[in-house]
Amino acid sequence: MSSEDAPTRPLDFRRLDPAESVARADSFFEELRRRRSVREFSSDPIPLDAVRRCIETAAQAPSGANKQPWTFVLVTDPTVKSRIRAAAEEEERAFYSGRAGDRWLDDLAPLGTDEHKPFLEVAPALIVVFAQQHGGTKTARHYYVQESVGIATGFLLAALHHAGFATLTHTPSPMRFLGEILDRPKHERAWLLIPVGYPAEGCEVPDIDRKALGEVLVER
Ligand code: IYR
Repeated sequence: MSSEDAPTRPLDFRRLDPAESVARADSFFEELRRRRSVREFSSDPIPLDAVRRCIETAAQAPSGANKQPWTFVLVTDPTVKSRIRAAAEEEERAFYSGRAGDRWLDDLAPLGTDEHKPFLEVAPALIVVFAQQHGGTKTARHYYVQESVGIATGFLLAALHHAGFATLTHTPSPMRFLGEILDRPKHERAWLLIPVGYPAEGCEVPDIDRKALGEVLVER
């Protein structure tokens, strides 16, 4: 099919006054700069309809050839959360007791992380993001899977923060156990595990900062 044959529809776009763009960019920055990875969660329940809406927001992301190569598994069953915690801690024990290597462990020291992952049981919800390597058959190809899933996950983290939830981007490694516990097909690879909830009372986070604009922006 040539591009002339591809169906189109009118773009839904509202052009803003420049001053309004500046104000909106500022307020979004102020909101997102307060997002932090949280490792101490409250077990208080969260409105799951809001979480489902955030997942729907993530699924609005652009993707290679619009293949939308992602699956989000929302886990709230305490038994499943316990199985995930047990399997993750087994991997993490191996990681922290040698597999990581000294340099990686030195880099993690400011975060204060270790092999204990109570948040996997305490947080009221876990979202496991899966990346679909193909469409389920050998002929159904997916493109730019890493990039696509990364963009969708960025949307998801921003949406969850905006909706008032704390999140953690957790990467037990390797993550194969998630596909097994959650009964996902072979072509779906576990990509990220995101505990979602409210922070515990008195929650503290690492005393670390983001780079200043001048360190990350180059203009020509
Ligand atoms: N997956 C481990 C280790 C870890 C690795 C990185 I890179 C981090 O930014 C944080 C932790 C864990 O979750 O503890």
